[in-house]
Amino acid sequence: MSIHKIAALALTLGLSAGAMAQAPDIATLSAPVVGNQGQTIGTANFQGGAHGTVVRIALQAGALTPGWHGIHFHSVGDCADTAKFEASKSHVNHSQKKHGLLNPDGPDEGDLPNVFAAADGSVNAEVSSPTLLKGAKGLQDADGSALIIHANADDHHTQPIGGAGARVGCAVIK
Ligand SMILES: [Cu+2]
Repeated sequence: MSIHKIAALALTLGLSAGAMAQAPDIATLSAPVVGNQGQTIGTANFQGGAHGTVVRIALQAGALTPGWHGIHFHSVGDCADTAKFEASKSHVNHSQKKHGLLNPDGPDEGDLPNVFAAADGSVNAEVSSPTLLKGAKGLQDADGSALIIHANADDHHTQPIGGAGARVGCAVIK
Protein backbone atom coordinates (compact mmCIF):
# COMPACT_ATOMS: atom_id res chain seq x y z
CA MET A 1 0.00 0.00 0.00
CA SER A 2 1.38 3.38 -0.95
CA ILE A 3 1.87 6.17 1.55
CA HIS A 4 -0.95 8.06 -0.16
CA LYS A 5 -3.37 5.17 0.18
CA ILE A 6 -2.54 4.76 3.91
CA ALA A 7 -3.10 8.46 4.46
CA ALA A 8 -6.41 8.28 2.61
CA LEU A 9 -7.45 5.25 4.71
CA ALA A 10 -6.54 7.01 7.97
CA LEU A 11 -8.52 10.03 6.87
CA THR A 12 -11.55 7.85 6.07
CA LEU A 13 -11.36 6.05 9.44
CA GLY A 14 -10.91 9.35 11.26
CA LEU A 15 -13.93 10.85 9.59
CA SER A 16 -16.17 7.85 10.21
CA ALA A 17 -15.10 7.63 13.87
CA GLY A 18 -15.90 11.30 14.25
CA ALA A 19 -19.29 10.85 12.63
CA MET A 20 -20.09 7.91 14.96
CA ALA A 21 -19.12 9.71 18.18
CA GLN A 22 -22.18 10.82 20.12
CA ALA A 23 -22.35 13.79 22.41
CA PRO A 24 -22.43 12.42 25.99
CA ASP A 25 -25.61 12.93 28.00
CA ILE A 26 -24.32 15.12 30.83
CA ALA A 27 -26.52 16.62 33.53
CA THR A 28 -25.18 19.70 35.29
CA LEU A 29 -26.07 21.34 38.57
CA SER A 30 -24.54 24.25 40.44
CA ALA A 31 -25.20 25.05 44.12
CA PRO A 32 -23.89 27.55 46.65
CA VAL A 33 -21.79 26.16 49.52
CA VAL A 34 -22.84 27.65 52.85
CA GLY A 35 -20.84 27.85 56.08
CA ASN A 36 -21.85 27.54 59.73
CA GLN A 37 -23.16 31.12 59.88
CA GLY A 38 -25.32 30.52 56.83
CA GLN A 39 -22.99 32.64 54.72
CA THR A 40 -22.09 31.64 51.17
CA ILE A 41 -18.47 30.45 51.09
CA GLY A 42 -18.29 29.27 47.49
CA THR A 43 -19.83 27.13 44.80
CA ALA A 44 -20.08 23.42 44.05
CA ASN A 45 -20.64 22.27 40.51
CA PHE A 46 -21.85 18.77 39.68
CA GLN A 47 -21.65 17.01 36.33
CA GLY A 48 -23.45 13.68 36.07
CA GLY A 49 -22.71 11.18 33.33
CA ALA A 50 -23.56 7.55 32.61
CA HIS A 51 -21.02 6.18 35.11
CA GLY A 52 -20.72 8.76 37.85
CA THR A 53 -20.45 12.33 39.01
CA VAL A 54 -17.67 14.92 38.77
CA VAL A 55 -17.67 17.61 41.46
CA ARG A 56 -15.82 20.90 41.09
CA ILE A 57 -15.49 22.93 44.28
CA ALA A 58 -14.49 26.61 44.39
CA LEU A 59 -14.38 28.18 47.86
CA GLN A 60 -13.34 31.75 48.54
CA ALA A 61 -10.53 32.94 50.83
CA GLY A 62 -11.46 32.49 54.48
CA ALA A 63 -13.88 29.67 53.70
CA LEU A 64 -12.02 26.92 55.57
CA THR A 65 -9.08 26.40 57.89
CA PRO A 66 -5.93 25.70 55.83
CA GLY A 67 -5.15 22.02 55.15
CA TRP A 68 -7.02 18.85 54.24
CA HIS A 69 -10.78 18.48 54.62
CA GLY A 70 -12.99 15.43 54.21
CA ILE A 71 -15.95 15.82 51.86
CA HIS A 72 -18.86 13.44 51.36
CA PHE A 73 -22.28 13.08 49.80
CA HIS A 74 -24.81 13.02 52.65
CA SER A 75 -28.24 11.53 52.08
CA VAL A 76 -30.65 14.48 52.43
CA GLY A 77 -30.57 17.74 50.50
CA ASP A 78 -31.04 20.03 53.49
CA CYS A 79 -28.47 22.62 54.64
CA ALA A 80 -30.91 24.76 56.68
CA ASP A 81 -29.47 23.96 60.16
CA THR A 82 -26.25 25.79 59.47
CA ALA A 83 -24.69 25.41 62.94
CA LYS A 84 -24.25 21.64 62.55
CA PHE A 85 -25.71 20.58 59.16
CA GLU A 86 -27.18 17.45 60.77
CA ALA A 87 -30.37 17.67 58.65
CA SER A 88 -28.27 16.27 55.80
CA LYS A 89 -28.19 12.97 57.78
CA SER A 90 -25.51 10.31 57.21
CA HIS A 91 -23.78 9.29 54.00
CA VAL A 92 -25.54 8.23 50.83
CA ASN A 93 -25.26 4.46 51.25
CA HIS A 94 -27.88 2.40 49.41
CA SER A 95 -25.69 -0.71 49.41
CA GLN A 96 -24.84 -0.51 53.16
CA LYS A 97 -21.09 -0.58 52.67
CA LYS A 98 -18.58 0.54 55.29
CA HIS A 99 -17.13 4.03 55.03
CA GLY A 100 -13.78 4.55 53.42
CA LEU A 101 -12.12 4.61 50.01
CA LEU A 102 -9.36 2.47 51.60
CA ASN A 103 -11.68 0.22 53.61
CA PRO A 104 -11.82 -3.40 52.33
CA ASP A 105 -15.55 -3.40 53.18
CA GLY A 106 -16.12 -0.02 51.54
CA PRO A 107 -16.47 2.45 50.11
CA ASP A 108 -19.95 3.79 50.70
CA GLU A 109 -21.61 5.88 48.01
CA GLY A 110 -20.92 9.11 49.89
CA ASP A 111 -17.16 8.69 49.93
CA LEU A 112 -14.96 11.18 48.10
CA PRO A 113 -11.27 12.14 48.22
CA ASN A 114 -10.23 14.98 50.56
CA VAL A 115 -9.78 18.53 49.31
CA PHE A 116 -6.98 20.90 50.34
CA ALA A 117 -7.57 24.45 51.53
CA ALA A 118 -4.71 26.85 50.81
CA ALA A 119 -3.08 29.10 53.42
CA ASP A 120 -5.81 31.71 52.80
CA GLY A 121 -8.55 29.11 53.29
CA SER A 122 -9.60 28.96 49.64
CA VAL A 123 -10.22 25.74 47.71
CA ASN A 124 -10.18 24.90 44.03
CA ALA A 125 -10.61 21.19 43.49
CA GLU A 126 -12.22 18.62 41.25
CA VAL A 127 -13.10 15.13 42.46
CA SER A 128 -15.11 12.27 40.99
CA SER A 129 -17.34 9.48 42.26
CA PRO A 130 -19.06 6.45 40.73
CA THR A 131 -22.25 7.55 42.55
CA LEU A 132 -24.73 8.76 39.95
CA LEU A 133 -26.19 12.24 39.94
CA LYS A 134 -29.58 11.27 38.52
CA GLY A 135 -32.07 8.51 39.24
CA ALA A 136 -33.77 6.85 42.21
CA LYS A 137 -30.44 5.71 43.67
CA GLY A 138 -28.58 8.78 42.53
CA LEU A 139 -27.84 12.02 44.35
CA GLN A 140 -30.92 13.71 42.88
CA ASP A 141 -33.36 11.20 44.40
CA ALA A 142 -36.66 12.21 46.05
CA ASP A 143 -35.09 14.01 49.04
CA GLY A 144 -31.93 15.06 47.25
CA SER A 145 -28.46 14.91 48.80
CA ALA A 146 -25.93 17.30 50.26
CA LEU A 147 -22.24 17.83 49.67
CA ILE A 148 -20.80 18.19 53.17
CA ILE A 149 -17.35 19.60 53.95
CA HIS A 150 -15.81 18.53 57.26
CA ALA A 151 -13.46 20.33 59.63
CA ASN A 152 -10.71 17.71 59.38
CA ALA A 153 -9.27 15.22 56.91
CA ASP A 154 -10.93 11.85 56.25
CA ASP A 155 -8.53 8.94 56.91
CA HIS A 156 -10.60 6.84 54.45
CA HIS A 157 -11.05 3.84 56.77
CA THR A 158 -12.23 4.74 60.33
CA GLN A 159 -16.00 4.41 60.98
CA PRO A 160 -18.25 6.23 60.45
CA ILE A 161 -16.61 9.21 58.69
CA GLY A 162 -12.89 8.69 58.88
CA GLY A 163 -12.38 11.08 61.80
CA ALA A 164 -13.37 14.06 59.66
CA GLY A 165 -15.16 15.80 62.54
CA ALA A 166 -17.65 18.66 62.46
CA ARG A 167 -19.58 19.71 59.37
CA VAL A 168 -18.38 23.15 58.27
CA GLY A 169 -19.81 23.51 54.77
CA CYS A 170 -22.91 22.30 52.93
CA ALA A 171 -24.37 22.44 49.43
CA VAL A 172 -27.81 21.14 48.47
CA ILE A 173 -28.00 18.70 45.54
CA LYS A 174 -31.59 18.61 44.32
CU1 LIG B 1 -19.47 13.52 55.80
